[in-house]
Amino acid sequence: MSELVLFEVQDGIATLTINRPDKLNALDLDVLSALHEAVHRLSEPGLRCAILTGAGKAFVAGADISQMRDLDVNGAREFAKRGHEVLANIEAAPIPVIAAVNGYALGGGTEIALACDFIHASAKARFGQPEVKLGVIPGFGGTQRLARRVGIGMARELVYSGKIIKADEALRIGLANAVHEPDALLGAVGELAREIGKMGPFAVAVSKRVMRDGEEKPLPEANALEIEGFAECFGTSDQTEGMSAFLDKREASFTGD
Ligand code: CO8
Repeated sequence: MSELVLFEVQDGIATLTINRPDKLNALDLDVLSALHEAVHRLSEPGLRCAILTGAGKAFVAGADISQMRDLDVNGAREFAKRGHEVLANIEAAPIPVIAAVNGYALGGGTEIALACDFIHASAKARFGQPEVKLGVIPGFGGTQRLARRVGIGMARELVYSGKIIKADEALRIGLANAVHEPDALLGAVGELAREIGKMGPFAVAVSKRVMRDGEEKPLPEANALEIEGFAECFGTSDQTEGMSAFLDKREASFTGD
């Protein structure tokens, strides 16, 4: 396992730390491969929730500009496809993935955070899609996922201007769900992950799947996904246990089956 992305598990919560702090965790092909491997491990049994963060003062300061500068058209297409593949795997992970954005999340950094289920930020976090300053456009989903998160008008403004926004502005526009004091970020996100981890794991996984798959569909089709997901839960021991525990006035003991 590469040291470029650390993978630690405690009490069913996986923490993935992008670990190239001397380059502000810039994404080169090696980091992307390490992230791909780490994201693959989110399917391991027993995990309930994951946290994605960065080592040092940055979350991710973008794709590695020194590696990108000499790409030709085909090379750029392949690099963008590789990034999209990794980010799609984060979205498809069977457990929620929370982005704990501890510092700079620029370009590919904002894009990785957007592929997570939601974002909590340190007061020191900075977000942006500064690619136009480099003569290119976002290539890991920023032109698409950002608009879906904050609305098309705000996304256009951020992408066309390349401007960098602070954590409180990210909160205001709905990019981040919460802002924490820098030292409190991982503790607060860890606590939230553990709360999620106490819920019925099958139900959390189905919630993630139907919310993700429904996002792009017309409402009647999206609601049909919910109906099927709701019904599926009634074939699990988690449903029997969760409802019995409520009626017995005790804590539920879920197995995820
Ligand atoms: N790529 C490569 N190296 C980087 C990057 C990066 N994105 N960001 C920082 N670094 C390196 C610096 O070069 C420096 O290295 P060294 O010490 O060897 O000189 C080290 O990290 C520390 O950085 P700074 O000295 O610049 O630190 P500061 O605190 O002064 O500044 C900033 C921090 C403001 C974050 C600054 O580093 C910066 O502006 N970085 C670039 C941000 C950026 O433009 N990101 C977007 C990149 S484009 C992108 O992400 C597109 C994604 C889709 C790609 C699709 C593929 C086709």
